[in-house]
Amino acid sequence: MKESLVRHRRRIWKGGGICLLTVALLFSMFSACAARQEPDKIDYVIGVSQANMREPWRLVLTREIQDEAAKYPNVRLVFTDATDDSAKQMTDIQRLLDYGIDLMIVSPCDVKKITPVVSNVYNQSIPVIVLDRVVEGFDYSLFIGPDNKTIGKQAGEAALRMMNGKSGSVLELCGSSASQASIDRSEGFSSVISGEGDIQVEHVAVVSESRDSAEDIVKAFGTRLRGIDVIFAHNDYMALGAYNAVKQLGYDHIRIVGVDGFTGEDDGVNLVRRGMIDETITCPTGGREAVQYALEILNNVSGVPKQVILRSHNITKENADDYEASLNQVPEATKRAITVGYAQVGTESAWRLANTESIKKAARDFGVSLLYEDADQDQGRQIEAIRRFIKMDVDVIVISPVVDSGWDEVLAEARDAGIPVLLSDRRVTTKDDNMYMTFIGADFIEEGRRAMRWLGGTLETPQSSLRIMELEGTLGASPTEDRSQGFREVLKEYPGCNIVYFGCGDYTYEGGRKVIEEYLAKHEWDIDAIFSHNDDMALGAADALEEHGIQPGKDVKLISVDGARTAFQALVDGRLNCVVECSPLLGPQLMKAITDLMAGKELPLRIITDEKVFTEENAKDYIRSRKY
Ligand code: GYE
Repeated sequence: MKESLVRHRRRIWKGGGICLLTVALLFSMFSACAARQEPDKIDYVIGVSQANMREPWRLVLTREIQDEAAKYPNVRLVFTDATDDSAKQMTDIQRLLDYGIDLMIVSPCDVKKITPVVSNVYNQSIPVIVLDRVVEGFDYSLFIGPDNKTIGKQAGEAALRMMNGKSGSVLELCGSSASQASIDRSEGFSSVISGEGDIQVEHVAVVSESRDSAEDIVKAFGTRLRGIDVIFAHNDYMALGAYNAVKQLGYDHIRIVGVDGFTGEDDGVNLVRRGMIDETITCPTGGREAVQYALEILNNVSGVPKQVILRSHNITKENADDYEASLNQVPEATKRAITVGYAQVGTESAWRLANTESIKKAARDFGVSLLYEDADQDQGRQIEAIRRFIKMDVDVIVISPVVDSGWDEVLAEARDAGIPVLLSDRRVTTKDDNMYMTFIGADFIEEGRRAMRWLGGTLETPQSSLRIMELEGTLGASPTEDRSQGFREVLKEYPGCNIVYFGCGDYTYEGGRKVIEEYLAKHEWDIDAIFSHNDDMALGAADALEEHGIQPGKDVKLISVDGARTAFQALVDGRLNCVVECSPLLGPQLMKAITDLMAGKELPLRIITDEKVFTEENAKDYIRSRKY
């Protein structure tokens, strides 16, 4: 890719008169920015296709991209404004391509409509970073965006605090009903509110999402506002409109929560500081991160994730100053060696061995001193290891949790000791996402979906019938739960397909064998497809089937997750039909996150790795380049 980028660059900047003319034209047609440069010093041209340059959130996004890019004199930005019109955005993107951009950042107006255009750019080997709303499929380099459900939950927690967790009434000022962000915020909000006390929520959609409409709507409530305790507005501008209305009508008892948390004069953080609203939940734009990752992609840095989900904060009067100061803090690399305590799951699979190796190697490469403990798939042992790390006062603790629940106590102990915790590979379920700094790993739900999508694609018709066996990993582990969930989600689209049997193989080769043996002890073989949550269980199942004269890959379709070299060999040999990749090579991203954290940088909420799907047909092309 590097070569093609270099070619692009030459074409634009070193290509003589016509190209320079084009460039001049380009900059007069688009609003361009970046530090003033001699043209021949420009290495990269980044095209930014904005959905609109009208909404305040998008203006902040644009400014962040400009400010960050200005730090890199060799980068030139070219902006286009789609004015919320997908047809215009498609032409904008084509024009950016015609001008030979090296990378595109796109914030789509309408994800469905923009998906094919983004695919087209990506398939021309031009990296694409998608912001804010993710396009469908996987034809993009990186997605960066907020988690709107979490934002809704954080607002719900704020509202509960304001009502002391008891009964009360909330007026929710939502955005347009077509906005996915607003739907997600509402869902997150109700998931928190509905579980507690007796709280009534009235939803109103403010189609324009503007301050003035919100003010009019709230005013129209008139005396009904007397019974309202909290207003949750899906952005700070509507929150300000609500404040204006409430103030005019004299209902000072009403507490207000907004979303966005920008720091301009009339933005959320200042509204909180001035006491006009009570709390705002920050919704980061990802502009700064987009430019940072763009440079990593352009410089061929390895380990760039597929998705970066940004963290949101609850801002109150108490923490507003600290929050603003943290935004301006310049990260400084620590000079002393960092000590990390790593609590690994065990040695159950090829995936795990590769994962451990990747982490140990990356620690050496980054000069991090690593204390490594393996819990042999036992949560109790893992908790003991974490307690030892706390006693040793390590700088950072990393956990790859065996199961996802039961961590609150030990996470609180780490927090009280002032030791940050990162989650690697597997998730935990906690009430409070602030108990850990980030999660680095795969999207297991998507892996499950991919497995069933592949299987669905092999059917003659979507109505065809199929008896499926599921080989489950460790019960209660996040990959097990999520892979099952994703698989079942897509399974619903195929009424003739049913999971008729499932058994737990604990992610081991023996476990996979055991499930097959147990089934065959009681049944004649009557299964059409097996979905195995990992390669080791699939290979164990394949051997057991062969011993009973059943040919895996032929008599029964076999799909697994991970993509270890042994599984690739099985694909090539036709004993396995499909492998959904789950990369264990998390070491470099993890060590980068740790060094960033120690330098004072905020980490995203989630960092999701890039993965593919492999089949019998394409396995041969990849087997040599597999790294695990
Ligand atoms: O798929 C399996 C391993 O947590 C993603 O654990 C990991 C899973 C992986 O043992 O092979």
